[in-house]
Amino acid sequence: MKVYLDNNATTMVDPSVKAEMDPFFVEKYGNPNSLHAFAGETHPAIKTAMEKIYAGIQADRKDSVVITSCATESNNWVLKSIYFEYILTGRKNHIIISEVEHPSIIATAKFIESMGCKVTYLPINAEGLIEAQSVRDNITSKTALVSVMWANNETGAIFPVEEIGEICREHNVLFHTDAVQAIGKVPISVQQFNVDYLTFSAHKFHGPKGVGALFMKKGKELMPLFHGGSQMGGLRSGTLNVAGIIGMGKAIEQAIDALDFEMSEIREMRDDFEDELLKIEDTFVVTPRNRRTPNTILISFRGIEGESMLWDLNRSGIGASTGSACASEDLEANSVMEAIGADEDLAHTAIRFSLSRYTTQEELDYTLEVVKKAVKRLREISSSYAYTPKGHESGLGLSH
Ligand code: 7TS
Repeated sequence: MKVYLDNNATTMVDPSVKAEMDPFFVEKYGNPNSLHAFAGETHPAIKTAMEKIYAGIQADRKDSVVITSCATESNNWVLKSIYFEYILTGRKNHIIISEVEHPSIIATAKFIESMGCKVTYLPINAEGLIEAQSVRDNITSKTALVSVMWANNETGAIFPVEEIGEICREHNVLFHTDAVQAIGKVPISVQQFNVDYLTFSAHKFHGPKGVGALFMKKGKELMPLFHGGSQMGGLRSGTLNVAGIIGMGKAIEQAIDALDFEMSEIREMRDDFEDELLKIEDTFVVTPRNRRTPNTILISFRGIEGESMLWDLNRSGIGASTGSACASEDLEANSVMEAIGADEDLAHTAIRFSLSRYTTQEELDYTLEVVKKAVKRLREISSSYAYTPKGHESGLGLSH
C-alpha cells in the first residue's frame, strides 16, 4: 500500500485542476502579452482564475494579488523590498519575525540583517505558539515590518494573526503573513484581518508547483523585485505562467469549497489517528489540537531517531517527514522542537504526519500498524531508550 502523509510538503494536483490546465500547454500556448489572437485566447481563463484567487482570500478588487513562482519568491520579495524602501533609506531600522518562520523568511531576514537591518526573532512558547503580546513588546518607532506566519508547517500551530494585525495597525507598522499552510485549512479573509501582505502557494492546496502569489493591500504595493517587463501591472516582470495561474484559480476555489470538510471530517480522522498514536508509550505532541490546522500532527517517539522511523515507514510505502523537506538532507533536529527547548534527544525524534482531503481511513489504519511495528523494532535496538512507565514521564524534557 502507498500512503502519502506529507501534504504540508506538497499535495497531489487535483485531477480537475489538471484538466483545466491541460489546454494551455499545446493548444492555447500564446503569450498573454502578445498582440494577436493566440494571446487573446488565454485571456478569459486567466481573468476567471484571477477572480477566483481574489475571492479565495477575500481580496478587494483594488488590492493587488500578484502571481509569483512560489511562496519562497513572495517571502523574499516582502523582506527585500522592505529593506530597500525602509531600511537602506534610513526611514526605519528594524523588522520582527518569529523564530519558526519558513527558511524563506528566516534566511532572508538573516541576509538583510547582515546588511544592517535589526531583526527581532519572536520565541514560541512551550506549546509551540506565538503570543501576540510579544509583538507589542518588541515594536519600536523604527519598526518597518512584522512578519509572522498564519500557520506553522511543522506543528500546524495557528498563530494569532488577527491580534498581531491589530497591534500593527495601532502602531502603524506593516504586517505580512505567510499563509502557505493556512489556505484551505482555516478561514482566511484579508478584509477582515489587518493584513498588508499575504503569501501563498498553489502546490500546498492541490494546485501545481511553481506558482504562488503575494497579496498587497491597496496603497501598500511594494517595489518590484523583478524588473524588465510590464506583466502584473509592472509589479512582477516575467511571462505569465498561464497554466499555473489557471490551475491555482481552480485549486483555491476547491480548497475554499472543501474547507468545511477539512475542518470537520479531516480533523476528526486526524484526531482519531493521533489518539491511537498517543497510546504508544513515550509519545508527545506539543501543540494543543484546537490551536492547530486540522491536518497536521508533529509527534515525538522517545528513543527513536526521526530518520530511522522515516526509513521504516518508507519501506512500507508511507511518506511522512521529520520536518521541512527543505532541511531533510542535513539530519538536523526539528527546528520547532529546538525552539520550544525540547531535550536534544526528543528534538531528533519528531515525525510529521500531514493529511489531505484525499487521505482515507484505510490508509491511516495501515500507517498505525506500521508505526507500532517500527516503534517496537527501533526501540529494541536503541541504545538510549529506556521505557518510562506512564505517569512517570518527564514530559518533553523542557530545558526552560
Ligand atoms: N512557507 C511555508 C510556511 C511553507 O511551509 C513552505 C514550504 C514555503 C513557504 C515554501 O513554499 P514554496 O512555494 O516556495 O515551495 N514548506 C515545506 C515543508 O513544510 N516541507 O517541505 C516544504
